[in-house]
Amino acid sequence: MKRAIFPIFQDRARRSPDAPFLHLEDGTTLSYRAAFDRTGQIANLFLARGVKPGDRIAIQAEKGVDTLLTYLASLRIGAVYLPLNTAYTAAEIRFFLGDARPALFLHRAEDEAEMAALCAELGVPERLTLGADGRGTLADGADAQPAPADAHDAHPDDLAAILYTSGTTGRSKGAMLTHGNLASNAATLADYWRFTASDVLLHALPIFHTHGLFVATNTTIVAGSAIRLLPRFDAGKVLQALPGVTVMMGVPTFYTRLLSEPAFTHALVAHVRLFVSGSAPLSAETHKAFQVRTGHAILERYGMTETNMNTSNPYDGDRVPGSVGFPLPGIELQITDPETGAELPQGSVGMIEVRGPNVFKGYWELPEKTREELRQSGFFITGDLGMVDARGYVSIVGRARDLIICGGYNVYPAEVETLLDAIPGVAESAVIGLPHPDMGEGVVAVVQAKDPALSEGRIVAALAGQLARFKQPRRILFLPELPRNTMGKIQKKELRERFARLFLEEHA
Ligand code: MCA
Ligand code: AMP
Repeated sequence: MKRAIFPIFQDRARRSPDAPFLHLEDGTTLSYRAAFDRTGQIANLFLARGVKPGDRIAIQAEKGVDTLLTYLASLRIGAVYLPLNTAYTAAEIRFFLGDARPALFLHRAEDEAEMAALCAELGVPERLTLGADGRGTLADGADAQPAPADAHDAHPDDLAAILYTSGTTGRSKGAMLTHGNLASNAATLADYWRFTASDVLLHALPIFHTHGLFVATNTTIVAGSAIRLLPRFDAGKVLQALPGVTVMMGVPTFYTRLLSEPAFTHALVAHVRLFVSGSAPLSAETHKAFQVRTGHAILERYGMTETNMNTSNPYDGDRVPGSVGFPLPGIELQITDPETGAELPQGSVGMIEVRGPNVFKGYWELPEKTREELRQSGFFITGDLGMVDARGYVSIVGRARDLIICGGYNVYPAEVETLLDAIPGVAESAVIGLPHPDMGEGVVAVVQAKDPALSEGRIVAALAGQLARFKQPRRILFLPELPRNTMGKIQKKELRERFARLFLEEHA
């Protein structure tokens, strides 16, 4: 078995050059050979800009063909790919560039002035631009390069990517993923989900996260399947594309939004063989409604940035609503006591820990954090609470860390609270996730003010330039006093219960 994604992609391009890799919105198709050649041009451009194996290539750009191919080009030259959410503000980008010290930053053409200044200040040596229309110095530079390019012979333990994931302290941590992590998980998923060269995957996910970048893309490459690439999730465009695909992957919001479309029918998806959901809990209610409407049981799986995919419901057999299925082949899962770390008997609720070739190498330049979460035995402490039933199905029943998942994006309350508490007039704040009919959870800030004139508008304005839109609270509630326990700790549970129906009533 190949131990890295790029050599597999290269093999595909050699053995089935004309096989479709990307079906695009304008009706054109890029074959494996054409995509491979483009990665050669981009790789040559990166090399010409001085990028060496192990160097980081950071990217914040809209989804598109060249955006996706920069990932493969980065693997090709042994660089470390560092994709960043397109919603991040310059203030957030500053942290990532300073922390990861990339050799090259690829950013949106329209951010030229701001990013040029930031890179000059932080000493990022090289920049390229990539606009939403695909134009910019990346395309111009790559067009001028030859397609033949060498491929760096990556060792499975070499870094392939760093994906930042926020922490409960509010400080983002770069999860270091190796070529071996990516290749092993993709091979397992392609097999488990029965991907073949005749599959076409509907791809409406962003490509700066594990789900859209690795689960969707790597699995496709390993099986030699094709991707129907959409720039983002747009229900109308997804409905149009569905008759031409065989598999769809999405976060639960994709599926609840499709169910609210009358045109989403059994007949429309007659050709689809598999719907996969993950990144956030899929409610049993959505699972059942989907089955009634389409005849399909959505296959729910569970993963993390640090581990790729850990568990999956079976391809054949019961796909149990509310469960994330079985540990994937080659991956061990244990439930432990969150306090002592001792393994608990089957049926108990405790900390989910996982071990296998999928588990990352550690956090970028944070050896202590790595030691706290990655045991010497190789088990990674996920921070998710769960249980395994008598048949071996895993369920996630809660989270040990304070985390909100909104439309599949993670928001760490600590990060938002730190900014809120720094606003003049705020005494203290608590950021909580409340049930939201579209996004699963919605972000809400509960603020205790020390200045009676403090308004919602002033808070919103103070956060605007600092935080990505998806992390900003959708509602700001004021309380004269935040509820506390005898130790003085804010009781978020009480707040969540008190305001539980806030978004549900708005959308009723
Ligand atoms: C957009 N907005 C959001 C979100 N997305 N706010 C909160 N949470 C979000 N997820 C903001 C927009 O900036 C906009 O702000 C407003 O919400 C309304 O946007 P709307 O048009 O409704 O949203 P959208 O553009 O349609 O996006 C919703 C979405 C998108 C399609 C659900 O967020 C999405 O594609 N999510 C997928 C995330 C994902 O791939 N996660 C995988 C992580 P305003 O109008 O007010 O300016 S990987 C992972 O978790 C692990 C490893 C795993 O297991 O997969
Ligand atoms: P991330 O930090 O983006 O890697 O998010 C990973 C987290 O998403 C996990 O630790 C879980 O809390 C959550 N998650 C992923 N898939 C599922 C799922 N199918 N059900 C419930 N939670 C999930």
